[in-house]
Parts: sequence; structure tokens; C-alpha cells
Amino acid sequence: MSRTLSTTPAADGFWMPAEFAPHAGCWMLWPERPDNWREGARPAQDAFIAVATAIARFEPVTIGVGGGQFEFARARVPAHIRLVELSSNDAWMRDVGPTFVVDDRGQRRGIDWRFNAWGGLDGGLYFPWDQDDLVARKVLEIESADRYRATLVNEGGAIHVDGEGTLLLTEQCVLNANRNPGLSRGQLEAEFRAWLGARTVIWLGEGVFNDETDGHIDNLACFVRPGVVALTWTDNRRDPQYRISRDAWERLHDVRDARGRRLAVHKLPMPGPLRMTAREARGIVTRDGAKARRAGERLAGSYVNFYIANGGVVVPLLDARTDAIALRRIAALFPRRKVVGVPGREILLGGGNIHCITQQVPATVAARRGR
Ligand code: KQY
Repeated sequence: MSRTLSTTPAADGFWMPAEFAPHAGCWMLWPERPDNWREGARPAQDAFIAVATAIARFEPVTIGVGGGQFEFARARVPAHIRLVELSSNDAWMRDVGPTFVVDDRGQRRGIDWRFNAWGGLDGGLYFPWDQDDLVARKVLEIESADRYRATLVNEGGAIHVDGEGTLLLTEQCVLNANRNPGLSRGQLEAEFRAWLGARTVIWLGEGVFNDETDGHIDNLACFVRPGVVALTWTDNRRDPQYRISRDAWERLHDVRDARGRRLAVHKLPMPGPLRMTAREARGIVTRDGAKARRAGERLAGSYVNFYIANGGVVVPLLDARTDAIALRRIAALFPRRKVVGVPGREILLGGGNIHCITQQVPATVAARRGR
């Protein structure tokens, strides 16, 4: 059973745990729309299967699949990965799925944010998005978790927390007039305190250059553990990413987190710059109501867009020139987890990466304590 609650998580003693805290599992969606994924989404489906298979080494994975492709997907996805029929407009579970919150009595609930396809009719990426906006609710039904229907437009990729009261956001996305017009920075901070249990909000400026989500934090920077942040970085001062990452670096060095700590910031190399090839662009169907994809367009590739699983980190492989160094640095940041690289280019062509297509279900605090 999943009740819809009219309170907020913080008022009920719930907070969002960090991604690096133990998980009960992971949710994904099946990509199929031909106006976002080339060649009828076949290469993207292979990439999603590789991600799901890598994550399933560490924790149970469920993929939501539209009814029309259920049998086809079942024949291709390994049997130990659960498939459930679930309609959606595209396949970004991070953004359309619930953000789970827990309390210290062993309960788990979910926040169902309002979703507007990254900007609604003012720069959003497709129309309609009605099925996406139902995904979180359906996942919460299947998980038997109570639901908070948020008043805010938000996406899971726009927030990162350390689980100890610190929230990382970008101004470019969260203050964008195409999300919650009329709410000031202060009002948004108060909202996120109520929804996520955050006490300290750290604002970075812009997200990764040319990121079509209006600069999601999950492509730019993330917490590795409390007090430690990974940041996408380039030393090339002529690259537009340099100014963005430099600004983030300075802001991260100026702040204290919710526990009063200074942050240690670790740089991950930026791949590329990567661009969509003519062949890749030709494979995508152009349709009214969906963002057009063009040859030569710069892709917002980033190694920060990884998924932290129980005992593992699943990292997108994006550029043979930088993959090895990125994997080494990530392995050094997570000495107790196995780092697994999975080809990420096909996911990047759709506008995001591994973090964007996954959503963790945290273990409850009681489960973590073995109760
Ligand atoms: O950054 C994410 N969390 C999602 C990327 C969505 C791209 C939509 N085409």
C-alpha cells in the first residue's frame, strides 16, 4: 500500500540519505523513443542493459518497460534483472522517479516531484511529459512506500546530498524561471529543507557546458562521502567549461557543509570535448515536440555522472584518451568499492549518463543496523 501524505518529509522526521549509503536496489527505465535515441533506440538499449548488468553485480535492479516493448526487452535483458510494465515518455529514472527519504525508525517514503521535462514549454525537451510525471507514483506503489506529492518542480539530477544535511545545487537549473518561477533563492532553500531535510545549501553557478537539463548538478559535481566532492574539470582555459569548473571550485572552497567542515574537492578530467557525429545525428528521427539533435553539437560528457552502488561505482566510458585516468581517480576516491567502466556514449547522445538513468532505493536505517 502507498498512501499519499499531505505533510513534508522533514516535518515527519525523514531525510534524503546520500547515494553512498547502503541501497535496497536500483530502478531504471527502458529507452525507446526514436526522436531521442538513434536507430530506434537499439544501441541505447544495449547500453542500458550493460549499465543494469553492471549494477546488478552489486544490488537488485528493476527496469520499467512500456507495454509495447515488454516481450522484446524481456528477451534481451538478463533474467536476474526484474522487468515491470511501466509507461513513461522517456528513460531518465533519476529525474522522473521518486527521491527516497528515510527516518531512523526504519521507514522509507518517496518524494514525487512535479516534472516538466526540464523546462516545460519554456525550453523543455519534449511534449507531452504526462506519463513521466506518473512514474514516481507508480514506483512508490510497487515499492509499497508512502508518497509525498511535492509542490515543487524538480528533478533528481538537480540535487545531490551528503546525507548529513548538506545539499548541492546549481543556480542555472534550480533558479531557472522554467522550473519554479516566483520562488526566490531563499524560498527555494526553505522548500528543500522541508522536502529533503537539508540544513545547509551550497549553490554552484552553472552546470556542464551545453547540458540540456539547464545544468544539472549530477553532471558537474557530487559527494563522494561527507566532506569530499568530485568535480568535472578541464585545464584548457580556452574551453567554456574552464570558467564554469573554476567558479565551482572556488565556491566549493569558500563554503562549509552542514557539519561545519571545509570540503575537499577532487578534479575528474573532462572527456573530449565530444560532439555528435553526422552518422549519429542521422539515426535520430526528427519530430515536432522533441529537441532536435544536430551533427557537430557539443555533448555534455562528464565522468561525474556515475552511479554509486553497494560496493561498486559504475562509471561511463566516454573517451579513450581520458577513460583510464578518470577510472583511476574514481577508484582512489572509493577505495572500498569496485569501479566498473561501462560504455556511456550512447546514453550521452540522449542527453545524460549513468547517474541520470538510475535511481537508488536506499536501505532503511533499521536494515542498515541489521534490525
Ligand atoms: O541529467 C540528468 N539527470 C538527466 C538528463 C536528461 C536528458 C534528457 N534528454
